[in-house]
Amino acid sequence: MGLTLTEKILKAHIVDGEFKKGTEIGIRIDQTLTQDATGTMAYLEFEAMGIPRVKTERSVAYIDHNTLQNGFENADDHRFIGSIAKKHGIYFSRPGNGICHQVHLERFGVPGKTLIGSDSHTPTGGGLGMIAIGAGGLDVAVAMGGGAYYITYPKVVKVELVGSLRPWVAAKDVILEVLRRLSVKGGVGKVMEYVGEGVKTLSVPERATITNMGAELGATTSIFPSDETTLEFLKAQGREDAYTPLAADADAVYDEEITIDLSTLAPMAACPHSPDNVKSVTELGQMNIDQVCIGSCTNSSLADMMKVAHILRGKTVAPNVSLSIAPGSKQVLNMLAENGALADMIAAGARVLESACGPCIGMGQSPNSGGISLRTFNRNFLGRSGTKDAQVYLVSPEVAALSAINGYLSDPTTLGDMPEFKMPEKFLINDNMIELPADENDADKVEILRGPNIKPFPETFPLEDNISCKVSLKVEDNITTDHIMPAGAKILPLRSNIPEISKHCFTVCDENFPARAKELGKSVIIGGANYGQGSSREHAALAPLYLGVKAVITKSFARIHAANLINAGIMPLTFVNPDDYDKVKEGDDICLENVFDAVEKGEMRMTVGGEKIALACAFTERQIDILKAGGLLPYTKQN
Ligand code: MIC
Ligand code: SF4
Repeated sequence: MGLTLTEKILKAHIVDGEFKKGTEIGIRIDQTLTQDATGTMAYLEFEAMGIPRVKTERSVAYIDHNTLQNGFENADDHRFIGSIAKKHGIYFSRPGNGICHQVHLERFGVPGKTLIGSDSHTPTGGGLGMIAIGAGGLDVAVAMGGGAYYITYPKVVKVELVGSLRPWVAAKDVILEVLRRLSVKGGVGKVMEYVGEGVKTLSVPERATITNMGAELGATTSIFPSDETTLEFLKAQGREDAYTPLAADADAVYDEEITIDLSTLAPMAACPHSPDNVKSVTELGQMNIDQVCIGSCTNSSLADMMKVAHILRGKTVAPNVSLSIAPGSKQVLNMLAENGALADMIAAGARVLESACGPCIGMGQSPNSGGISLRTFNRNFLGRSGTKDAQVYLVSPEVAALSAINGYLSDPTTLGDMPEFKMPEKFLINDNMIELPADENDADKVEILRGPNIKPFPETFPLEDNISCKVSLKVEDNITTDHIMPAGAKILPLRSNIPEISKHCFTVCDENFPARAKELGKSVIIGGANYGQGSSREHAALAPLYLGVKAVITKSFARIHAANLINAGIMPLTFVNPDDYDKVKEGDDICLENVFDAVEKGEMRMTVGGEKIALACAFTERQIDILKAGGLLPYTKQN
């Protein structure tokens, strides 16, 4: 029986567990990446493990998220990360060099390798044929130290692409179509593997747009084969040595299959406030807009920007619209400057931003009150833009650029013939903003530079056998990490300071939660389905840890967040009967007895108001040991 590409790469990297669907496996990690919003914590954790030098083939620390320096905090974090990277053998991509996923694709990604990153959009690397997975900072720290990374052996979904895209229909529309069909829960426990004739028609950056936003399906990751197109891209990046052809066997067996005829797709938009709330642009009609933002790790490649520049050339941004553009990397921005496309953008009235995440994570460019914002990004969760009542629609760069000119949502297929946007034979290669680590023998001489906002990892607590406490909060379905631990320009600078950032935990849902939880000392949270979807930020587990949360009890969890809770020593538990969710409310006294026994058996009972409710806790032995140790950090130190 043949193997899928996913299985081939996993098989070549498995170091623990059995090659059996649904069981936990440990894989060797070849590469890691971090960004600055999760990086400070990840490096503090790595430091606490006491390992002098990273054991991966390549580890890279990027500065791309916290780039508005509205005080000393972010700049201090950048300096800390730069110094710790230098000491421990990590490449350092300086602020200004670009968004981690875009730069990693350009300069470091290698087909067939494994990559984990402390950012949920790490699957961007799947566009190059990597198994690239988003993880919590602690998991990345462990992998940097040479430890295995644990995942549930995933199901593999065959996504067969047939035909080719019509002019002005984009890779973004492909992934929006997948999201429309499968929803934000549709990929949980699965790898989306793209195959078929249609694959050849997509460039590496287009493939990367699709694997990037596969994160919004909740998928473990997404992957494309490594083929002639991959070779062309790597050659143009001066990295043809990194090429290996890779594909699934012809007789590979998949767990599920879907087919997408590329030629039938039309420009689409994900409507507020979820990436799977997808409608076609024609269906939405000529809606007036206030803002357009182009960029992010989903859509800021050179080809994306060239299409935008083409549409803007000789035009002016509509008076009712503010257009901002953040090219994904220094390479892209520099090339746009050299070929004149940047001048077209500037002339049209675009507000050109530095190569960074920027508005995608609420680092500036928040829309006006009630504003309608079209963004080429991957997430439109409530409040993420920084304006709580804004309406954010996720679209392709083509839709975004044309709409910015017209002042209303517009369908670019009306533009008629599309010029060919060919990938250059050679990209502009200048790695002068990537600092190499110090030589191993000189590592001692490197001083680690810490600012006053950088506080140590919070105190951890080993699992208790009996937990009696109150429910401090009850929330509904599809709670995102942006609800649990909001980001944005005001809160992100606190990422290195858990006591301070905890004051913002869940404030999107309930302003009084942090104070209430702190006062209770010990509590549990009740949630609905797909709890913790979105970002990989472990702060969404570390803040609850700091506030005394012992367990989160839900209908179901998103993958990375469930792992982050265990890593923080907090039990993720699920209702055996989802209707029992209705039997618990905020303020209730609950009791979890004989927890040690229960975790071994995989079933627990929760007593609420005299009634016993069955909870599932299908933890592996490794996870039980982590919980008993009080989290992954003390567990790793012990082992
Ligand atoms: C995001 O897109 O939500 C982020 C900001 O990149 C996060 C990481 C973070 O919260 O620091 C992610 O996707 O993991
Ligand atoms: Fe940055 Fe946005 Fe990509 Fe997250 S999704 S890495 S914030 S550009």
